[in-house]
Amino acid sequence: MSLLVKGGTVVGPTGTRVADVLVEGEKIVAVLDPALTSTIIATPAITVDEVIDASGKYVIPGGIDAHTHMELPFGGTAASDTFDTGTRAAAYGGTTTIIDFAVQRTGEVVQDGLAAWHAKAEGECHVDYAFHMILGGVDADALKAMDQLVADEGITSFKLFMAYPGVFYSDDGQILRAMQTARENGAMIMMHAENGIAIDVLVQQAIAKGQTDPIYHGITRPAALEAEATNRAIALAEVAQDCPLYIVHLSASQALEKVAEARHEGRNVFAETCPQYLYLTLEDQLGAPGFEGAKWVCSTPLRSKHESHQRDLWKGLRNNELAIVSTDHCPFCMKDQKELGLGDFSKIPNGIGGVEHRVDLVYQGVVDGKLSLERWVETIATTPARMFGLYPQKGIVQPGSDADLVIYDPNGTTRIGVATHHMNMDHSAYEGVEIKGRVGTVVSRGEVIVADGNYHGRKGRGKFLKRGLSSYLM
Ligand code: DUC
Ligand code: ZN
Ligand code: ZN
Ligand code: ZN
Repeated sequence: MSLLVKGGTVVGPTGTRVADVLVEGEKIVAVLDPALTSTIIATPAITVDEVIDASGKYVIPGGIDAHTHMELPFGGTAASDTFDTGTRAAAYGGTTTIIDFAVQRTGEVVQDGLAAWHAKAEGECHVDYAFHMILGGVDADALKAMDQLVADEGITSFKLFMAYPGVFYSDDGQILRAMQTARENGAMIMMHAENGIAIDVLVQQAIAKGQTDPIYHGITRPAALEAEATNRAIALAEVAQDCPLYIVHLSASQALEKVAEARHEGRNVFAETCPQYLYLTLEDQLGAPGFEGAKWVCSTPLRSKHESHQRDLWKGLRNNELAIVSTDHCPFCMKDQKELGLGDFSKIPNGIGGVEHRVDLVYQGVVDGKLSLERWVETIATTPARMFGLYPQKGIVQPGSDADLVIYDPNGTTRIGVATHHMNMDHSAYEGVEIKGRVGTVVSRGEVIVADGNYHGRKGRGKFLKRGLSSYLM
């Protein structure tokens, strides 16, 4: 099966040009100057089965969402998207690879946690998938397991939590040991950087005062405690011989300052932000009637519009202080899930679903003049591939790479809402948001899986990707 994507504007991290993309089987075999295509495809060795006209549209590498939580157990329930529903929604939104977080629960053998995650995902995914590993208990066995996962399992990044005491939490000693191990075996440490011990005090004080509404979730997780944890993680990584460190879901200007400072010193420190922090604010939550604000309960929390967070995050994306936009897709329905926190915000499962909307929401930044086209592609596809050992198989439109392509229509419109999304959620955090652009055709490993809003993929076609080490390791 071969496919010719004709006349589109191919966007990559280093520039854009009008080109034809020739796909053979699962791979891109040529990116051609249109003037040459007719001669080349006229050679008897090449037959083209299908032609897609991409003129007037962008042709970009399939999106890579480096941070999702399908079926994550949290607060007595589990994230509402399965690998089936979540990867199908991802495909609709132009994301053709996800990196989900396998979980070692405290007290569990790391490899057992990984096996359980493989069992959830295998045969279910519509697009390709890989795993990071959450370490819920760093001890001697877990440190050995890190070596084994890097060497044999294609899992080269480990997430630790400075938040959630008693659940996923690691203390500074555990963090330092995991970082030392990562420094030796080449893995990346990913950090949920919030001071969970201090947050728990603020949460208990709020509840004791009867402050139980969803808005107090954000108020009890101040930016200062994100910045403090970010700073501490950076210091611990320095002590661990500059272990590579990736701060997840960065939301506060004060935390970004710490990352920027480390990067200016040439340190091996990276960070991502998420669409919710670029578009939503604490005031959206404040203005919501009754318990509605629970929709936007996530950690790190949404920040106030009266501070400069959103402006600073966009600037950070422009100047590479922020490397990547991931979603932290962690959906919960209002009914029976978010509602667990009625009368006590601390029992609202934390998370926002957005795996379907990231490519569009970051593109809106291009429309608004906040990002270049190239930086759009870099932050949603190329850098995630490089950061997490998937490059050049993924994240770039070039010969030899997987034929994961999105044909993006800058003249289309996307209106986000629960009535039209494909995620398994009974609400949308972005209800009514309009994007001046639209995902047209989505190709995954040479197969058209979405065309003009119609789905042609199937569950089980997505493959598990063993990842190599980060291209950014020094
Ligand atoms: N933050 C969330 O919002 N959800 C899941 C875990 C996390 O760290
Ligand atoms: Zn987290
Ligand atoms: Zn800077
Ligand atoms: Zn997360």
